[in-house]
Amino acid sequence: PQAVYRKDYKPPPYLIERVHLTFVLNEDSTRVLSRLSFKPNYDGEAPPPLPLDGRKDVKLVAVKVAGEALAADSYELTDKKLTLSGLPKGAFEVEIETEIKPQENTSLEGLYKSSGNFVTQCEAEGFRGITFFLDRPDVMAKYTTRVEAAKEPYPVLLSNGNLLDSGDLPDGRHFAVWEDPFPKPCYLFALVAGSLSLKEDTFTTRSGRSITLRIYAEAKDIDKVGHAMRSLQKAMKWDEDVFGLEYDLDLFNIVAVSDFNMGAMENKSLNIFNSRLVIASPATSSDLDFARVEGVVAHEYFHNWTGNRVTCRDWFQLTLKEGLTVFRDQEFSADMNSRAVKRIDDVTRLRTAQFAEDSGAMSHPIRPDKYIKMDNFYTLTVYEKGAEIVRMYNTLLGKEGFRKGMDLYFQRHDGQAVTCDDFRAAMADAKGRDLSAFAAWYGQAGTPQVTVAGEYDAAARTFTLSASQRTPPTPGQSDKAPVPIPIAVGLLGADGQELPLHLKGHENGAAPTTEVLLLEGAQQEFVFTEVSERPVPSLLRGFSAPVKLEVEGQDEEQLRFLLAHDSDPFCRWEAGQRLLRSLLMALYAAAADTAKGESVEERVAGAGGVPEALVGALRAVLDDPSLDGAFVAAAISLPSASELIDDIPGVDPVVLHDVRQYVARQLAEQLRPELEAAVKRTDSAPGEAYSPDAASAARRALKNRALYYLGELGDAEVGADLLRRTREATNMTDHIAALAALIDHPGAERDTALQEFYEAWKGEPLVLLKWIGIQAGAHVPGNLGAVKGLLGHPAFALSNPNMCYALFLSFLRSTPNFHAADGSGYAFLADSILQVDKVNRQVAARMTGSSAFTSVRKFDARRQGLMRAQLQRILAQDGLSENVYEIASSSLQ
Ligand code: DPP
Ligand code: ZN
Repeated sequence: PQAVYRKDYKPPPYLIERVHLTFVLNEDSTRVLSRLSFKPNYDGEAPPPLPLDGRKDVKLVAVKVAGEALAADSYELTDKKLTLSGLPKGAFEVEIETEIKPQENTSLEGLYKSSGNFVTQCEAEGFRGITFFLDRPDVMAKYTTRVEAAKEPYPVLLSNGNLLDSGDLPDGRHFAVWEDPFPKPCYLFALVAGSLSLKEDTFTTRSGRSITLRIYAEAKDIDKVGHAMRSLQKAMKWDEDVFGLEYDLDLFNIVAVSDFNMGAMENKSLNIFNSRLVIASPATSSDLDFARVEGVVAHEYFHNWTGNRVTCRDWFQLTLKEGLTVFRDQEFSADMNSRAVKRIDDVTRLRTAQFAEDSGAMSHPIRPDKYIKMDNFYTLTVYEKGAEIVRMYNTLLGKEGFRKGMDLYFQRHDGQAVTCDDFRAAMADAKGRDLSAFAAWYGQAGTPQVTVAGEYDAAARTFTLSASQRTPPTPGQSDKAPVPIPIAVGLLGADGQELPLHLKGHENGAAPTTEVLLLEGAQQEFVFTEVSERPVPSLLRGFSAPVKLEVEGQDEEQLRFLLAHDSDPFCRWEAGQRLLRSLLMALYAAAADTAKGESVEERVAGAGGVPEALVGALRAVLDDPSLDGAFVAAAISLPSASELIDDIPGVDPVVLHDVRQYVARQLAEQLRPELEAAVKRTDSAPGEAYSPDAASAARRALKNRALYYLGELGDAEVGADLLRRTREATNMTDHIAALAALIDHPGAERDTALQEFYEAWKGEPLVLLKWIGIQAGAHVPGNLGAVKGLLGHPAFALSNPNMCYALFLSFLRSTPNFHAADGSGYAFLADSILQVDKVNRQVAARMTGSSAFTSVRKFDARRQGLMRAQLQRILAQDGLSENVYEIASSSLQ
């Protein structure tokens, strides 16, 4: 397979001004007629050849240039390209007729069928699976699309833009013509033809235009789209209020489909969504589902400006639209819910999954330098780390400065396909600030490690922070340069109050309680003056940069102090996490030392177990009714294993898992009265109606976290209570949480709860995803047999991406089974990847890329050998997709 390199970017030799598409949809095949108006974009006199992208399953029926059928020597057709030559000078038209078979398309790229409906997914390169085209984002054209289909099975015919015309055709067929007035790249093209129900509402923009909002879903789900509709309205309002951005057409459609590779797709005015991110009801969806629907509906809507009006010049720039749009959706969700909890959740996700990616075999900068399949680079790095880079601009420029930068970005680039450098330039120019050093964040992979030490000089009343940074080498990048790192800092006095800050060189009369230090070099010092007492520093407030921070000389007493007093909720939570992390690291060291006792339990207990001071600090948090319940739930949660693994060379993941479980059990035992009190305090009143609002969700978060800990006790009384809770739950949040608390504890309650859950929800595929995921992720030893059994269960379908994600990705989290010492878990994953790859290469690649296979080197020698053997087996497979090949081959290097 051939890699594409960022440095090789060249503008296209021709541009396309107008696209006229006609889709004749039939059961046996679909005809696509495409009429394209080209204009020259080359230098010089002689028209160069025109290479159009295609795919071998797109059958070329006819091609004409300027109305003439092409002679055989004027075009060349290969598996991936249709190249036209001998073209006229100046502008010309090309007509192409192709035939495709959407009903056989299981890859879900291009045009395919889901639950009997025709739908498209073109990002990144699906459009070339429909017709031959300049399938690249810097070719922006105006589209008119005519769709023809049988009326009875496909009453709804949709495409981008405004409906121009529609009507009946002979033989029970009908048509619709859509026109999109905004130029767009083909990855934003969309078409839907099917039998769908509709819910309609409106939104009045700030300039007084009334926008029609429509959400389409299967009839059985249409009563569950209200939350998505309200989320859309809130997002439209928020983008006007915060960024002055108004919607630009009179109609906005969302279509929910059940077979979809990604979460959702921002096609111009016709967003297509994975149904799990549209459909929500209290009985079938958890608080997390409600929050995700709100966040993703907003995300796709926000793309209308950041992505669609201003798009990417090439796919290497993906973070231009994704990092920015994730930042926007994070801020939206923070404004709609608890800002502190949202930040903690986002940081947890970044540290659990993106940091692991950044230190693994697929490590890449937010703007990658090369790819084989672009689909493999829709990653946490491009999205979540990319959002952190945007957040740093916001931190440095302030809210108002960031808004100015956004205004300038749209003023300069509306209607264009641009690069990350253009965005950074707009941010810099808006405030006259030099942000050129930030270029390093776009080119360099890996998580920087920052070390900070503080020194108090009582006589001079100064407090000096010395900060240094280094980024460890990543594959293909051994030497790393310093990157600019904003470090938000506060100083706490002995009474827990914030000290006013006077940063040397920054004196301007104000004495804020948080200062943003900018660490630009490898090493730098910052001096605070007029510091009246020895302070406790609160560092990296709000997680002001995506780095790993080590604070020299920060002892447990200081961390407990910060956990009790810090006014910055992120740092407060972080103090607790640091205490837990160092405990887990110490206990792991003991547990891994087989000379120290027979069992993990014995070795860990010999090392002192969980210290009383830590239990006391967590008890104080748990007992504080003034704290947000979701914050408390996060504060008593253990850091994930994947956050710890990077710091344990040659880790035995099962021992680490056992240590975490041991600590969870110890905490549950020692905090039992407080956990039970928290459940009592937060339990819903009988008959209380469910509401997804942040305050109600926060209560449930605390209750269910407490129940999870209590479940760890494996106590009969608790088991009976959890089973009762699965039966009496009035909403999915509580139902699934009680089941999750039982799932790792074999016994009658567990089996009954699982059985009853299935009976209750067997008609709801979206709910069964939870049922499948919870079983596949269970830690019970020997669970692999049960997981294999699920593959044959009538609820499971290999062709449905959601089902694959629920089963296989959950299994990856079942450490004792996935990392089983005999290699059976790895073999199962490899078998499954190969099986899925034949059906859907993107899903197979996601399974490979999300697994420990991409970080082979981090594990003990025996497991490394077992994983490598499976990777070799995958690579030896005939007909392996380029998607899986790229990830598996990188992982082996
Ligand atoms: N639809 C995906 C997203 O919105 C890819 N653009 O992130
Ligand atoms: Zn996006």
